[in-house]
Order: sequence, then C-alpha cells, then structure tokens
Amino acid sequence: MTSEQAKSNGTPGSSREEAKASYLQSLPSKNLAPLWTVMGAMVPPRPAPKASVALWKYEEEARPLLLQAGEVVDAHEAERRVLMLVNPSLRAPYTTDTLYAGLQLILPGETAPAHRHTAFALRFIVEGERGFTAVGGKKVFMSRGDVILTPSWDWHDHGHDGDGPMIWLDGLDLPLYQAFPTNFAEMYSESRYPSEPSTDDAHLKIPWSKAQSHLDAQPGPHAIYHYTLPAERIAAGAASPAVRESCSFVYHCFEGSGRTRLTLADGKTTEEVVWKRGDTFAVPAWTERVHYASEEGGEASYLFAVNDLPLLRNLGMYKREGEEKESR
Ligand code: 1HN
Repeated sequence: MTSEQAKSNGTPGSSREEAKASYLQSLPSKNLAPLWTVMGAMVPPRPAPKASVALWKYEEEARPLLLQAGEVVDAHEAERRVLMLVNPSLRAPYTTDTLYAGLQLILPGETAPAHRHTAFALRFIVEGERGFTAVGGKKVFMSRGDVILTPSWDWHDHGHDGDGPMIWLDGLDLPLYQAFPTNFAEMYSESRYPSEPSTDDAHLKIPWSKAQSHLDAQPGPHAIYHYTLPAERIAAGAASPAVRESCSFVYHCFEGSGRTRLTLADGKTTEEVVWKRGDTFAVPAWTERVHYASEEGGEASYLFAVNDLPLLRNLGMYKREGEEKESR
C-alpha cells in the first residue's frame, strides 16, 4: 500500500484521520452532529425495544404490598393509590417502551378525587365488587373482569360502596403521551364530580361476560377477542400460534394458569414467564410469544391484554413479522 492509499483509506495517524477528528470536534459547539456515525443505531435493522420481559406475581408480591399501601396512605391523600409496574430495564412510567400499567387499590368508603387529563386510561378489574368510577357524570360500577374506559379529558373519580379491597390494573399510553407537550391534568374543585348511576354505560364498560362469550363462541383451542383491546382464550393443554409484531403488550391472567415462551427481538434469546390468576407480565415489541395453557383442572385460561396496536395502526406504524405491508 502506498502512503497515498493509506491516507485515503483512513489508516490511524494519517492526515485524513486527523482532519476527520478535528472536523468532528468542531461540530458540537455549533449544535451539529454527524448522522453517519450513529445511523445504524437510530434506524436499527429490526425493531429494538429497550424494555425487558418482566413478571409481577399477584398473590405472592403485588397484592400484599398494595394492601400495605392501604395502611400507610389513604386514597384521597395519594390522589391515586397505585403501585406502578416498572420495567426493570427502564424507569417509571415505562412498563413497556410505549405502555404504562399499575395496580390501584381503593378501600370501602374511600374517594380517589376527581381529576381529568389528556391521556386516555383503561382499567381491568382484578378483585372486588361495588367499587365505582364516575366518568363524566356517570357512575359506573365495576366487578372482577370488567374493562372500564376513561376517555381523554373526562372528569373521573373512584369510590367504593362495597366490602373488602377493590383492586384493578390501570393501562395508559403514558410513555407516548409524555413525548407530546399536550400531556397534562387538572384537579376538580371538589372531591367528587357530580354523578348519577349510569343506565347506559356500554361506551364506558365492557363486562367480562361479553368478552368471555365472544371467546367461547369461537371454535378451536385458541381465540382472541378484540374489544379494540384483546382478550385471549387458550384451551387447557393447548398453545397459541407464534406471533411477533411491533406493538408491545401488558398481559394479565384473569383465569387459569400457564406459561408464555418469549423469543426476544434479537431472534435468539428465549425467556419463559410462568403465570397464574392475577399475575401481570410485560412483552416488549417484536418479541415472539406463544402462550401455553396448563392442563391442570382441564379448564381454559383467559388472558387480558393492553397493547398499543390501535395507536400504531392509526399512525400507520404497525408491522407483523412476515407481512410485507401493514395488515388492516
Ligand atoms: C390516573 O388518572 C389514574 O384516574 C390511574 O385512576 C393511574 C397514572 C398516570 C396518570 C394518571 C386514575 C394514572 C393516572
């Protein structure tokens, strides 16, 4: 190799290398940066979620700790008495790269005061009866397995007219909302926003019976019901088909038990999450998943899931492995 060739192909110490280094040093003070050194990382060759697979055991860990929160802070003082499900590879409010989930507790007679925010929220009721959410003046009673919606900017407060703890899973697109300067909240002047028991709450509540009847009406060992939010049924001893897509999931086991085999976005690393009733687990984007329902007891397992599929679809950003074009 001639010395001219060495200069032009960037051998360290060559004058071209030195010129390049001093050029790069001149950029930051002008608020400029080269794309060519980081392009691969900014637009990776496959989806690269930062979140890890994570599992929150209900009976053994989350529930006792949430009940303890009930002793140290009241719902009014807390505004919302919630334990956030924090992804171990990220910080709050990330449960996956795009989804936030938390477990909320309200005790009989308490009030979680009225507020409203731009972020849309949903709740999946894990435990309890006769708790309610008042949404935009409608008092919606909640029972185990119900999904309750809180649309953007509707006043909402929670209360509990029954006995025993009332616990639910909250799901919000909070990590995404945080990226927009339109994420904000307002407190109502009183604890409760005036409300009446709702006679027509079909747009705010999807009872579990509706989800289950849709699931059980479908033939075969695996079924999905898209509320616009999915729920899945897997027959005892059966498995779901393997899927990898660009949305991420927070799964909650409503009934049954089993395990989920996960192949991470790198296509090589595999993990397994073992779940039963009450447990919640996070599945990062582009992580292939197969659910296996346990054979024990011969009963089907039911999983509820929060995901960001509708949002990604509406933005034209949804992809499923093996599909060239977005499926609609
Ligand atoms: C919220 O308003 C509720 O209303 C629950 O119950 C969780 C997490 C972040 C921001 C707002 C609720 C929330 C939240």
